[in-house]
Amino acid sequence: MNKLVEINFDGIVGPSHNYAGLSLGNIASASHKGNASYPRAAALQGIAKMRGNLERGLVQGFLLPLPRPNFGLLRDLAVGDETNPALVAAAWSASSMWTANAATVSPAPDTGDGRCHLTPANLVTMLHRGQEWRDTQAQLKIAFGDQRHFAVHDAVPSSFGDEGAANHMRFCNSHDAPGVEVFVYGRPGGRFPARQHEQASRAVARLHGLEPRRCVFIEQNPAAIEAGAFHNDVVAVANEKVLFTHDQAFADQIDAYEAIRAVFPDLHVVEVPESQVTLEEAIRTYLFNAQLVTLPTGEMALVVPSECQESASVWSWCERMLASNGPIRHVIPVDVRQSMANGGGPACLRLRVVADPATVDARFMLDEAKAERIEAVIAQMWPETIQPDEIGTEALAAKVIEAREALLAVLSLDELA
Ligand code: SUG
Repeated sequence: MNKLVEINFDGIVGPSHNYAGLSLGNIASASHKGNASYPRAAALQGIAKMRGNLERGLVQGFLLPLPRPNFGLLRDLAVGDETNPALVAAAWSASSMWTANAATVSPAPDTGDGRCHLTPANLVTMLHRGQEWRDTQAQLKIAFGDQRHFAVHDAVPSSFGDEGAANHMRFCNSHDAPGVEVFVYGRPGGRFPARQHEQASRAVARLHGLEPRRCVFIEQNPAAIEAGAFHNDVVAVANEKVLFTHDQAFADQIDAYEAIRAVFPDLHVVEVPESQVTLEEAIRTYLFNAQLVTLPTGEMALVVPSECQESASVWSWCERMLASNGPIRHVIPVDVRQSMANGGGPACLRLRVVADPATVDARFMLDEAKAERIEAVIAQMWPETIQPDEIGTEALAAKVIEAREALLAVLSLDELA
């Protein structure tokens, strides 16, 4: 029997995690440029987050770090000793940890052929991210290799930037029921790049065989992009009937709600007004880059970065929200500071897939025993710290390659080497 549930696939933070300031328009990435990084702590923070969700009774999977340094990219760019360090750093980036950008996922109840469709995001706007999709696709094809249940596409053509699930929301009465899929795109021309192109979103909807009348396309607020919301999931998140959003997230907020409500009348909007939490503070604390999840009890919980608890305006808003009789009943802070310093909160670190866990390659599914095995490899093999001048060195390359291979061996995933 098919039992469709939401599975969160978190990206394990790779051993080359570093702060190179590569993402224009991502304020955290720019402001931590050149800092020392702590890959071991970063990866352990990620595992602790997954463990917390397992303990809450949620179903958890993971995706593996991609091979770094990417010697193919260094070759293609003819990188030499005198080359701009940003190009070198791109080939070393651990950015695939943010699996919300790995793909867009349309669960089986939404698609024409009744399979779950996944399209890897081309991520073309940023060099360091544009190198990800073929390797990501290779993993998706293993994890979701059962073609009776899954279809894994190629990325959409690179003329149209696609950032995957970070700019996609799904509304439904329960995860296993047919949903309405909402695609949020940016209009180019502002100070910062609009990474999600409308035509990429439309292509993904067609590739997945979604019913056009159950798709909604919404423009991001250019002012939100300008303020640092380089992905829509920095200012809004959805789960089942609930849209949790800042009131400045969309180009026309009222139109956006009406467009969703026209196809999904049960929509429940939990809106945070600028007067209570400014866009700037929302982006600084990543209040909306939260995992909005349905617990086994049926109650919803919001898993937020611990930065939210330290912000007077954000935390008092959360407390008021909990005291009211809204649909979100719990707010759970988690420490993902190493990822946050590059602009990635709890929601960036996970890709949601609605599927029967029994149809997924079990090597990508997490349980407590496996979490312990992964932690042991990280504790032993991941560099404790990386100084900016180590990026590009042979000594660090050897260490990073060896660490990833040790993880693949423990998970019996050597075919990804
Ligand atoms: O693409 N940061 C990532 C953060 C992605 C967050 N994802 C979501 N919002 N879903 C990015 O900008 C920084 C890398 C550096 O600067 O070294 C980086 O790639």
